[in-house]
Amino acid sequence: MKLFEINPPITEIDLGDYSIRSKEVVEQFRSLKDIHSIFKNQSSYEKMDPNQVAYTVQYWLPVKEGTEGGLFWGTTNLHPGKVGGEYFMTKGHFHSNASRAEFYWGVQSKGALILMDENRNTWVEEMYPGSLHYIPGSVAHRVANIGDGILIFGACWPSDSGHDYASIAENGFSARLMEVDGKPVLIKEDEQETSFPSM
Ligand code: M6P
Ligand code: ZN
Repeated sequence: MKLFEINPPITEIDLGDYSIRSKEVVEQFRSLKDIHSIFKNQSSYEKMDPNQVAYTVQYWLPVKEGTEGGLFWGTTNLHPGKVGGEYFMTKGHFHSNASRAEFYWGVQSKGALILMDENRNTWVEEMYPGSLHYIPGSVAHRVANIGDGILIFGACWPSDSGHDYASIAENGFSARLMEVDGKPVLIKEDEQETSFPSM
């Protein structure tokens, strides 16, 4: 007697590299030229290949963007590299719906999660395979690759969060993660130099 059917899941992730297999998956590709203005040292960028891959994101969007109560899932592959001593990093954003929180977790290689609250206090959490990070609402978040290989991290956030890139494009974070003597160091921006070229 057949009581119920067991259906296959509509989505799978590879537990090795967290790549997503789903009908609803969307891929985003960011080359250095797409994000160059987030880096301090533009003359170093000018000497680099603008088409070099900085990071790719796979988004699983099971509901429409903006849906209240839904969730999104993402896997980011952030390449290693530096622009004038500043580690390759994601653009970084606040959520447009400011109260919305997010989970990040480390999957592969070493990273740094750079967080900044609305008062521009900035702090960093170390990321590594298995690290888990709760990003509260109203806290901007960006990830830097401080390792030698491709940094992979997962993310899960509410489908009505939205991405507010504008305030980061305008004012940046209040501190930058730079390599100093072979180690990552968080360096505060000079208050006179907080203006960013717009993206
Ligand atoms: C994570 C999530 C996504 C985000 C991506 C890249 O996967 O937070 O929402 O888009 O990282 O970060 P960003 O959009 O700041 O470039
Ligand atoms: Zn987010």
